[in-house]
Amino acid sequence: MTPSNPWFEAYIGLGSNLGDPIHTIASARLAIAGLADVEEIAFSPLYGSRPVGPQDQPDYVNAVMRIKTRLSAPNLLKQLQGIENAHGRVRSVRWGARTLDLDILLYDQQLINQPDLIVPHPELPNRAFVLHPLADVADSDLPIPGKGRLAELLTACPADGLKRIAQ
Ligand code: A4P
Ligand code: MG
Repeated sequence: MTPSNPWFEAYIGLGSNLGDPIHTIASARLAIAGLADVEEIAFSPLYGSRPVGPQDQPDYVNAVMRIKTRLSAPNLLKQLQGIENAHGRVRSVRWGARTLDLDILLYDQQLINQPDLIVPHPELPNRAFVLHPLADVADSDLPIPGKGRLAELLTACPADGLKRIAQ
């Protein structure tokens, strides 16, 4: 019998601004929670946000999901990309409109710097649409490896243009 991998906590950022974003985010949440070796711990409220990057695209719906997983970070990324593709994701313009974007924001307390996977997500400290939903599902003193504590990052990043979507 091979020993199973340990469970790690991870945080996933969800974003959508094409099609029916609220429905897409709900469907992605179910797909992530349904992955083998993944369990949902918490899911943030949904937020409406102004696009960061090209402005000629619709507003986004964003959320953050807290999970525990026995998948390695690269395997988790592969599974998330499969879910993006199943939701009609087409990769074209960087930071351009998309039906579904799934980013690994944090994986345990690991610093990962590989060509196709950087954790913590490099833009995390600059993005209100990530930090605020993250604060809904994490402790405010959560360390963000290499970047400080969540509460400090939140103070430095005002919630401009971020609107909680009533559900
Ligand atoms: N990659 C590296 N690190 C990671 C990670 N931690 N999680 C690589 C996920 N992927 C990671 O991503 C390009 C490559 O990044 C992947 O192949 C993966 O190996 P992508 O999703 O194909 O392309 P992208 O999303 O256009 O690029 P990028 O740089 O990931 O963009 P972001 O940072 O995801 O930003 N405005 C609002 N309001 N809300 C949003 O959600 N999202 C974006 C996309 C821009 N503006 C936005 C929003
Ligand atoms: Mg992405």
